[in-house]
Amino acid sequence: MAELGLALLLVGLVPVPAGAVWPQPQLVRESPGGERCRLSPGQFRFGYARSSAVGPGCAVLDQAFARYWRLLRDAGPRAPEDTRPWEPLCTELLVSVSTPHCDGFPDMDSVESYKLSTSEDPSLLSSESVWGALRGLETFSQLIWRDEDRMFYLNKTNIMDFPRFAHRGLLLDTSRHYLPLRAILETLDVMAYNKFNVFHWHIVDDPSFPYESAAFPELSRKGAYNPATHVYTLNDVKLVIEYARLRGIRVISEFDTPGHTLSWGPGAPGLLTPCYAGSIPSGAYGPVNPILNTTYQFMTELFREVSTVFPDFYLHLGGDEVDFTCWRSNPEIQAFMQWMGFGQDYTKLESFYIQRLLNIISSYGKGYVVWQEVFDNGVKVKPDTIIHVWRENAGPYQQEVARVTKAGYRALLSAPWYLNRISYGQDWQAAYQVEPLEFEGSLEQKALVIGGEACMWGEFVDVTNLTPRLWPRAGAIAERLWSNKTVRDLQDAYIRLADFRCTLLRRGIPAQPLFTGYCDAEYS
Ligand code: CP6
Repeated sequence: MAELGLALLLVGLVPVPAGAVWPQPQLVRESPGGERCRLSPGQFRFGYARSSAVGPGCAVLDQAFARYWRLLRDAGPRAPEDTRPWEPLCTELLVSVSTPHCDGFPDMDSVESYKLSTSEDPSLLSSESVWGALRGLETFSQLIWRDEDRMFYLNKTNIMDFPRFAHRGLLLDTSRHYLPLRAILETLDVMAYNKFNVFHWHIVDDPSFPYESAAFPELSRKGAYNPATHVYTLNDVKLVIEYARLRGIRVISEFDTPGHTLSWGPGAPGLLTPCYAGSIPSGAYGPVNPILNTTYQFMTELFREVSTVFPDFYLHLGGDEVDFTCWRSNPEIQAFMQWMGFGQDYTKLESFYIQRLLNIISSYGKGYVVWQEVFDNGVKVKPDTIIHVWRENAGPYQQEVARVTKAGYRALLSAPWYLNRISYGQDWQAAYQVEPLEFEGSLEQKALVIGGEACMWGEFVDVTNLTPRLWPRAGAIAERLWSNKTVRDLQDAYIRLADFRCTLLRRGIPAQPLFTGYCDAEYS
């Protein structure tokens, strides 16, 4: 029987339960009688309940209503609408938010829980915050299904839902390849469909510096692939931040230092360490030069700007993969090492730099996320620092999460979630089967794992392949971070994820297939 089920599944012939939702909500109760109503976009509206503390004029919800209404309208060809007059119509979804906040930004403590009932018309969606209402609207949109005649239906259902982890991120790398604004905005759309809530913008790195800085315009003028076309202006960045806010997504920028900074060199003379070949400079440059006061003056100014442009409390400061060979070759750095009593331990020099950088960031009232090396190298960081665990082959990542949380720091998991890595087969399953809290540690330690991030590093990814490589594979990580720990059945996930992928196609997103099968609305 199980084999038959599997065989049917593999050829895509098993019907999907009506209103399957991705990621799976915490509690779904469908009316056992299978009662349903028919829904016609022309006769359906989203509105505010009288009890709601926010109402018309709340941009987050006004615009969400418009988006979800358009998704419904554009969901593909429909049968004539008056062919089944005997069926009850569902005409309205009323939203009730209990706290009167609309204009702020989502943050780590945002409450994203919601309750949704479609057992009577109007359907009711209630939440504490507008962010929870956004999650509920997405769920509502996925409850709507279509029969063979492409009529829309909504089954009587009650849902109670909340995220398992507060930080559910996706990293995009806009340095290895420039991503046009529309690709970033489209990604934010699909993130919201998956209930992701953090866009980690790895905006600059070795190959290019596309961020147009007001304080240091030379950085992109000399460091972008093309300073006219391949840059993010202040306006672009603000647009991304607002587009994300309207979808309940935080934007955390990463200006990675002291390594991964080659593209900064041309626009910031004196910032990078000159490497030596014997007793003369080789002409090559290494990481940021940590022994000059001018370096810290530069960082003070740059991060003053970054702190104001990006409203999130957290900045990602990088700190990964610092190559010591150039520092080692430089006689002035060698002399500084002697003077400081660092001996030959270059991690001490790295720590010296990072500690001064962290002090600068703290002075701006910001918190920070750093890659795991900063912790591994024993840098003294503030107790509220978030350590981003990414290394796959420095021993099992579970042990690193155990060490980080044992030291009392909060941890963010990415090591098992590199979407830029591809292979033949259903690699979403490995990402899906990760259990973030499966490591040796106390309950207090487990509570310090705030979530994780799917990473799409850009060495082999640009606008041509970004979207299909991301989706629906990142969805596996979205469900792991949102849904209950017990939701891990691969067969069930396959059915719902394949169906969700068809939803993405209907919404105009070229998401790649999981395996054989078809959707009734192929992408064209
Ligand atoms: N770029 C930066 C990268 C990576 C990191 N930092 C990276 C290295 C190895 C893998 C994936 C990503 N491309 N700046 C490490 C965080 Cl497998």
